[in-house]
Amino acid sequence: MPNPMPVRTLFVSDVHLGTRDCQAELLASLLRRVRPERLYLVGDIVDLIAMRKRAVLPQAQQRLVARLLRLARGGCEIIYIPGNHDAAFRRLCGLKVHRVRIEHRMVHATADGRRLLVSHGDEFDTHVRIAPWMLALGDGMHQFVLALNRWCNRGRRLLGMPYWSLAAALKRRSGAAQRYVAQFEQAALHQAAREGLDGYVGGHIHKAGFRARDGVLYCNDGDWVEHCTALMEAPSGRLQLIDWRGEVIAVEPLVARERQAGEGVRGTVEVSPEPQ
Ligand SMILES: [Mn+2]
Repeated sequence: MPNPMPVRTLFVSDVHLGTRDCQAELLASLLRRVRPERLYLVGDIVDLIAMRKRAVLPQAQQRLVARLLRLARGGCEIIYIPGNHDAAFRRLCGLKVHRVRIEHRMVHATADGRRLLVSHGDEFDTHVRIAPWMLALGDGMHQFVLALNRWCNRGRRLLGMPYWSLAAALKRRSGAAQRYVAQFEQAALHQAAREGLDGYVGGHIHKAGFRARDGVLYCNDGDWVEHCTALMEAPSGRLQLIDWRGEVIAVEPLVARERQAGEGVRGTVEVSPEPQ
């Protein structure tokens, strides 16, 4: 394998460790391909809620945890921002555990001087009038789709085919899911603007993508259950979405920078990763 790619910052969320749907091997393979100076774990990393009913921690997940702790020992600054599925860890905010800093939220400064609010995103659930599609369809339905996803990919692996997200493909076809995503994006953009920041980075909705509105940038790093994507900041400060192979699937829209030049961009620009 070639040398790991130097990355200034890596944002990863919604890993859901402790469940069978966690794609630990794919995240481990990304961590072999990139070398981040700083890693934000942006919530729902451990699924404490699911673990109450049934907990699994197969070897691949144990190896992933060991790899993360090794990264921290090796000098990578790791910041863990608990989400709603690991909300119990919010009691630890302000502490350092195994060199991992735990915080409610952060303001990240990019190499090119932009300030981005980083949070999991469940705080926007109250602003979202439509229930998340998984709530609308019932948790049972979501579990069923994820189980189908698992079987589908077991078959593909046997045939030597790469990972493909069935769950993501189903969601792309759902109008209610799209409206939910749009409302979440609005709430996050509004919050960043209200705090006078240049943008927002979060997870929670399992939908990676960029959006820019009125000069404020929205980034969602995706998840490691369905899409298997992360957000990376290159040494230049440029933000990109990458998949588990480290391949760039979307690049941030440039409008946010134009605002800094005083041009005041109006309107909305959306960048979504190509369907996989
Ligand atoms: Mn969440």
